[in-house]
Amino acid sequence: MAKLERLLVTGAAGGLARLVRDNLAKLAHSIRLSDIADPGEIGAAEFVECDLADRAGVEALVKGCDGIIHLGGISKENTFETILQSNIIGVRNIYDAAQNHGQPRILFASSNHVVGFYGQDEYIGADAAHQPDSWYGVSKSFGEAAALMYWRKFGQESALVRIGSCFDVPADRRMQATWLAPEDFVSLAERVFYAPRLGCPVIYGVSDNEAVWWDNSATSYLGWKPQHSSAQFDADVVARNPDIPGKDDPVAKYQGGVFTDAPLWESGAD
Ligand code: 15L
Repeated sequence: MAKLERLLVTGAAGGLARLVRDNLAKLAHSIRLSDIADPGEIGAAEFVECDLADRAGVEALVKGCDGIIHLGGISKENTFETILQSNIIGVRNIYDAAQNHGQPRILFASSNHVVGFYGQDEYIGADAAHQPDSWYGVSKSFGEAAALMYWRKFGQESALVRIGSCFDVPADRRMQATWLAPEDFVSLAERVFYAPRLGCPVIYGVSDNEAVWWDNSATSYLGWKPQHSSAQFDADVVARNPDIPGKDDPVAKYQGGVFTDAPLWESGAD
């Protein structure tokens, strides 16, 4: 399939985007990056400073793009008020703008924290009922639901990618199961934008690791085959994390790990 004309990557200054944005360049003739923070060195890409909660700003941001990788927003737990702005209002703004500008396919960066309260001894698929572990997880759950509504009502295609842990290397024992190699994220994005048919599927963003919690068989039609495994880092992970957590420690009990045990953040003035 032909390259995209212009791919928008939101959240371009964030950790995940910094790992993948250079390699995403091959998907499109041009790349538009956006964030509220300075993205650093971006080579030939275009940068647009944009607050996702600014509806008019998002409208202008999306105009002229035929693919969107929506990484923007808060990427871990925070106060409800903070999450509301970028992860709830921001998602509405992205989807709303997409309807006005030709319905570019959207890769929505959802998260494993939508299903964080499943046990590490459970094996779940795309149809598992949501069990969010934080306001952050709830906001990703909202994003998935909004995307599904736009699909059913208007035919807007999206990939709802429940990303495990996308870092250069897995940092701890839990990430031996949740790790997503940045290269596998890029090959997934390639399939999302180049597959003849997408629809609005849930896809677990995880590499070909030895411990497996998530079943991607419902999206085999996309032809995505992750090429990396956390196993290559096992010795390092064990050396850096010599203590084996007890089975009732949330880090070892639930798929969402420490998110399941963290207190809700104190809200500011409502
Ligand atoms: C996420 O959704 C976060 O964005 C990332 O920072 C990690 O915490 C990751 O999940 C994880 O669960 O390891």
